[in-house]
Amino acid sequence: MRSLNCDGDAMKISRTQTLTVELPADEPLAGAAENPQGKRPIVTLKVSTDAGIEGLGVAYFGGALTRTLAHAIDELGALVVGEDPLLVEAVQAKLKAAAGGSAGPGGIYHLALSAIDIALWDIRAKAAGLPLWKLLGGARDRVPTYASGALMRGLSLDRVVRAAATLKERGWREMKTQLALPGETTPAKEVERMVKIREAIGPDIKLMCDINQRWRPEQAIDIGRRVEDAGVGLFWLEDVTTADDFPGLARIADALRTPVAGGEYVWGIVPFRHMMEQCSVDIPMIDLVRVGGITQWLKVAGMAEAFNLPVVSHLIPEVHVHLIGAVPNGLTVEYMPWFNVLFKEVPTQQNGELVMPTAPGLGLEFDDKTLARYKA
Ligand code: SMN
Ligand code: MG
Repeated sequence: MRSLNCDGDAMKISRTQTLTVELPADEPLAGAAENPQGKRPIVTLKVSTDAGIEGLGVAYFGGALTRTLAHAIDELGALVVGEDPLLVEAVQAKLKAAAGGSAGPGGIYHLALSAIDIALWDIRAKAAGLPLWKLLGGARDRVPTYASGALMRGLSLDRVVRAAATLKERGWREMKTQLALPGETTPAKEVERMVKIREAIGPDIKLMCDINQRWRPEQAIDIGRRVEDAGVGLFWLEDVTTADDFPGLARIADALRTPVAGGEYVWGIVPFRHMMEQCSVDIPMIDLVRVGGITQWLKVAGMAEAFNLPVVSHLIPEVHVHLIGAVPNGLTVEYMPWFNVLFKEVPTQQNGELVMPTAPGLGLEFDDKTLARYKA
């Protein structure tokens, strides 16, 4: 690794810089935006070093507290100036201690920490002259991916069915929709929607369905079984009930033939231990920013491997392509195109797969035109 600066000393972080943008809530995959007037706030981070290597990170889920999140990154950033960016665990330990020792996991502090951690891994892989997935030991040159965000529960039945057909025409081999429909709904309406989507895409496309914690366990078992009996053939059913109801999830997973996925809503690595010990999910889903960045994401993937489970990612495919592509149990990358306009170039779907990036680090560069246009 070229971990030395020009004086032959260990590399040092020299500066961190945040910029907050509000991106439009569009939906480019099938042109099926649910809320075209909506905005998606995101904090971008650049970490510079005295070796001239720069890393980038992102933070989101701040909602109305997005400016507070940016401020938290600036404050934690000031604490990492002078530190060696390759020592990711030392940096995490320093930030944890500085934030009160027992702060997190959970909330603004943890999201800010994750943004910094992502940037440090970008620097680490650039220092090694390798794309991150290669530094991590990955050996695939392509990874499966699925279309997400285009088949949301707020769309009419007609629109969701047309959007599913559009995704198939555009080459997607895997796609995710949602149930727990808004307003007056019945199990029969829920099942009808899944049957119509399946009819529109045929039997060979992998179809997933996200409940976003909106069902009680008995509802999940009832509707889940009805969807099975209707022959829909789901690849997975996601977040079927409250994310930390580990025994409830286990009951559902046991009652259904359909694999149950979950994990995007929990913070840090410890809840995954409870989830896996109690057989609550068949497919752990790891959210990069809630888990604590790349450093902690990799630990959960290893834990899942020991439990003979695959893992899937949540959001930000531009980073997750490296992680799912590197770990032996990485199943598929969620292609949620929320932030892709932020970057000059992003990995794109080809025949249902993402081609692994070849540039060093994350292989990403912020697009200054986008940053200027959507600056909050
Ligand atoms: C989801 C949850 C929260 C924000 C965006 C998307 C969704 C998913 O559950 O699985 O992508
Ligand atoms: Mg989800």
